[in-house]
Amino acid sequence: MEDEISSFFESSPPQKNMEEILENLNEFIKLNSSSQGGRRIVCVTSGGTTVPLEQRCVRYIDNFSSGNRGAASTENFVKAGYAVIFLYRRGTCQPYCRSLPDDPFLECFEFPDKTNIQGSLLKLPFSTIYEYLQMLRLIAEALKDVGPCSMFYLAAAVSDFYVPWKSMTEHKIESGSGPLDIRLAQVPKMLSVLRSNWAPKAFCISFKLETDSKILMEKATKALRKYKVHAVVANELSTRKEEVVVVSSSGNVVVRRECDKPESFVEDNLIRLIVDRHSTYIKESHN
Ligand code: 9Z3
Repeated sequence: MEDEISSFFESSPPQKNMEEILENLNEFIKLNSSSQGGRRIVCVTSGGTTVPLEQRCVRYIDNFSSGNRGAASTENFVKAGYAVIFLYRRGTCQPYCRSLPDDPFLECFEFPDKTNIQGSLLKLPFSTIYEYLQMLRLIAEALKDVGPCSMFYLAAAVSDFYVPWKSMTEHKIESGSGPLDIRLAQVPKMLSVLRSNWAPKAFCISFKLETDSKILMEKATKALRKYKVHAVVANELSTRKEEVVVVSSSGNVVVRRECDKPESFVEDNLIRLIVDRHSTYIKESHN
């Protein structure tokens, strides 16, 4: 497993603007972990990763996610006093403007540089599975010293399969010669290394998405055991905005949107519960 993971990173195309990202990240963490006696910091991942089929990419495979869950959760974490590192897929929903269309014109109202520090919110974009995993590792390692006060809330829809960079054709795949066969390799499971090596003391929440409700709970329970995360949020695609189930060693809790309130979102109650659980975790870590 360790070998598979190191070879994934070694063969990944190098992350652009790495130094600038790292500088912003460290500055953000320093600022927030020293303010008000040490703020809690959460990394919220959001949106789907792409899998390029060509190095000079024209075609790619995508994982569905509008980014709404991540954006709404970010707003709630900020409200609860957290500093948020928002690792999001370019072009997906943004905190505080979830109902606005995805219009490049709106970008004019953001800082012109790629990263974006606004006190308690740092936005870092990704598109490919390569960018996502490199950024996640960078963030996890940067958060290591924040220990139990840090959290990973992994709502991004991450590809399970990919084309390894070295076996990927450089130029656009030619058409006109019949059907296309592609062999996809399995993306190594980074959740285990995140838990065991990258940020072992951080509170960690992962998500399980299924379209078949019959297998959802079983899969979520299996993921909880396998990756040793603190909770798995189980959701079904068609009902994900109405309810989720938080699966943890203390049992399963159904969290719903308050149907009688039109402005209510499932994330309001979900983040309340997660923040409570995180508080208990921090208290227990100090004992
Ligand atoms: C989720 O399950 C998210 O809740 C959604 C949110 C992507 C469904 P939207 O962005 O939807 O509001 O439109 N995220 C995790 C999906 C995922 O790929 N999970 C993997 C799995 O289920 C584990 S990392 O195996």
